[in-house]
Amino acid sequence: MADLAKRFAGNPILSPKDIASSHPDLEVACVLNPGVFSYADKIWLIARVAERPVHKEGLVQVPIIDPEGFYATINYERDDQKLDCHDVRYVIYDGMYYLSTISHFVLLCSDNGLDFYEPQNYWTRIFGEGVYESYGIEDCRVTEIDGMFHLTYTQVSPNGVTVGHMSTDDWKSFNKSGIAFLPANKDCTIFTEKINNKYYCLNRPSSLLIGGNYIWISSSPDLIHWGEHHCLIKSRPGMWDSERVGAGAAPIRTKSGWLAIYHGADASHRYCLGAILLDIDDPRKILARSVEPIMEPIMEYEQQGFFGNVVFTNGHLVDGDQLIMYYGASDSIICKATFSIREILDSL
Ligand code: MAN
Repeated sequence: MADLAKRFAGNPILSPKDIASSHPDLEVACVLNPGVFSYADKIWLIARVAERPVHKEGLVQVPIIDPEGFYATINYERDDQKLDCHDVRYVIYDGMYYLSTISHFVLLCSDNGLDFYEPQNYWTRIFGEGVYESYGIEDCRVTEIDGMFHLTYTQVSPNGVTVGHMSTDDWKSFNKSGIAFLPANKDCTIFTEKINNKYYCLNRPSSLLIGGNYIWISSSPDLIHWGEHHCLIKSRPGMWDSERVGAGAAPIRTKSGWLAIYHGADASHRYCLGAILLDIDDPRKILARSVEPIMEPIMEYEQQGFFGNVVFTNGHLVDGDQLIMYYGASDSIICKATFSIREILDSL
């Protein structure tokens, strides 16, 4: 078996019951897919909290943020023939897609990397704002460059799925620089340092009918304007990553090259993790790629939950040879696993 993850025996680290809901009419359905960073001698998560309207008899309610910034719902009769709820993640009405949950971020910190709490005196909850985040914000990646933390995350609205960028150096106030990538794009992660005087990021546009859900690499002089886009890796027919691929947290600098962890899903929406190795001086060059996944949803808590058969990561820390990964399991809970970087490299 190819699975190289050493899972924490006490998984999960966090579940919905550990997080207070943000509104009396909402309940926490999932806590998942955290960005991870170290700051002020602690380990921090910026976790996604997915909330859904508290059940009301006979109704299907779509949660949104209204133009004034308040929580609101779009309501449908449960027996309406135009309603389609076959995928738990969506509400489809008359062919229009909505999300069944609305996500925001909670900031949590920990002394030991296992017990997390909402700290005082920090901006602990971050909500979607404005017309491009009215269906919420998701799956934040955090990259620290010269003491500044750059957050790249998914923005969802009727306008499409876009990549938002904000930055902070104190986790008390944020500078929002707006949309970094046009729709449809998500899974954006910034490299930890400039390469030949340019910033780089991985991102995942979706191109339907012709093309697909592939990882692209882009560069920037200032972390605001992105260009020199290049298609880096594609999904592979017949394999575990046949339908979509998307980058995890910031690529890791190793002696062999940039090691990037990515997720891949097949037609049955089974999400596994794999790795690619990119040239250290030119990350547009691929040196190696996992044939088999390095992690698969094999535990019961990875197979059953809000949306089962999912291991998904957008947050890790590196300590010598150890990759300390926090990941979303079955889109429901946050778990922890470690890997040997050497073992991942050897597997490529
Ligand atoms: C999406 C991602 C994640 C989620 C997976 C699995 O592609 O953006 O938010 O974990 O699907 O549902």
